[in-house]
Amino acid sequence: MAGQEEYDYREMWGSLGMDVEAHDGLLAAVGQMYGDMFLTQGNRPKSTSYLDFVASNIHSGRIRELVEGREAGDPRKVVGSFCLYVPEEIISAAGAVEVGLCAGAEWAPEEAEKLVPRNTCPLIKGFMGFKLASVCPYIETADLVVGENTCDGKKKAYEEFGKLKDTFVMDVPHVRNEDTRQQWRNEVKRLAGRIEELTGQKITEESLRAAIKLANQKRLALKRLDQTRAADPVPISGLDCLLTIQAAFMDDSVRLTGAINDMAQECEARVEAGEGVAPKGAKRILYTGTPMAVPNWKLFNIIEKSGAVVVGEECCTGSRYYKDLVPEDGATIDDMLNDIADRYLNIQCAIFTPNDGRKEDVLRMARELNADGIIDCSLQFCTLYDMEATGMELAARDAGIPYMHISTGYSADDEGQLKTRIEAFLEML
Ligand code: BJ8
Repeated sequence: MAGQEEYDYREMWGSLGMDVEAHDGLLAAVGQMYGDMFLTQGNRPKSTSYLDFVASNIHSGRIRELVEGREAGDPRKVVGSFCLYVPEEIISAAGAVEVGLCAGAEWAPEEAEKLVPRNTCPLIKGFMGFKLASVCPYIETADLVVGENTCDGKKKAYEEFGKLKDTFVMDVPHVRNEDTRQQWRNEVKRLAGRIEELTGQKITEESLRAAIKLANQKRLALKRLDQTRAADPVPISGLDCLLTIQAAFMDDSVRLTGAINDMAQECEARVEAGEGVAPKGAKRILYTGTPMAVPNWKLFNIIEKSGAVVVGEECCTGSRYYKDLVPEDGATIDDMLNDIADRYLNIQCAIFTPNDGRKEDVLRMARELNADGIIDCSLQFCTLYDMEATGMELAARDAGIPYMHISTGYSADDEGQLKTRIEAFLEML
């Protein structure tokens, strides 16, 4: 990433049309949280300095790279997305850069509530508020936003968001069968056409094959890191792993993959040496539920500051992002696009019915990562994940794994109450 020295980032943010003063307030609040939550952790792997670097550059150096690349004649367009169903391979094969836009903080809620109901999930309200208050450099840098018909809240919010920003909405099926597989394959091809139109570059066999490989390498690095977390003591915190995935939605893929492999290598050595981020025997939690966008670190911080450690995440900012690869042996562009579509259709989101694969994944991960308990969290007003909590609790109970469900938003108001509940849960493990 470009260095911070002597560069006028405030001018850059202003040139993107952002509200620079409001953005100063956002950066200060996030910086404070980062210091309180991440930098107070003891015995972090040294290679997590990459995460400190990402955190301090996320709105500055990384955006400067994207903006300066354009000024220097790099024709790459920026495509923003909000969901794991948007295939990054297609965006990069057509010569664009994909960035994640989900907002993990409440911002300008009064403005957002003019367009979406008050009882809308905080993730949706967050991205609407970020756009309306002009405080997200990723939204402002994006040439196109790709949305998706997943939950009702997002589906309807894109109708309003699309009036503020050029938005292409993908139709994601909600059941899996041969008809919907074909429909989804067509939808993925429709996206490919739209991105080609945006960049003016045709997807070729070569570019698509390279994009598949690049995304798979990132996933393999994340899987490698993930495997080290089965050890006791666990070599790296859940907070640092969560931020690693969050960074994957924003940073350059090659740099990120190298950094994750460095972290995995150090964690492997720590496992060999019996060195951990928490003492041996610390209670081990598997997280499942709704995604956690930057800077939503609240729950992981409470769990880990209570003496437990998060050893895995079954969610879109976790294993769903990296567990399945796209086959690399597709012979033609059409084969490769179908392989991509099929891989993404298997993401175990609660929009699908039935969605038993999610329960199976949670139980498998709990076994593989030696979890003592499962914490299932849905963002407030997320009916889908709230509904799935019933079946998840039964599945955990049948498997003999202690389980707890939490519903929370982005505000710090319920932190005390959450801490009490989580401590009581850890006590009984
Ligand atoms: S693939 S989980 S990223 S849709 S929390 S906005 S579901 S009301 S984020 Fe998601 Fe894609 Fe599924 Fe993953 Fe709606 Fe629920 Fe809010 Fe949600």
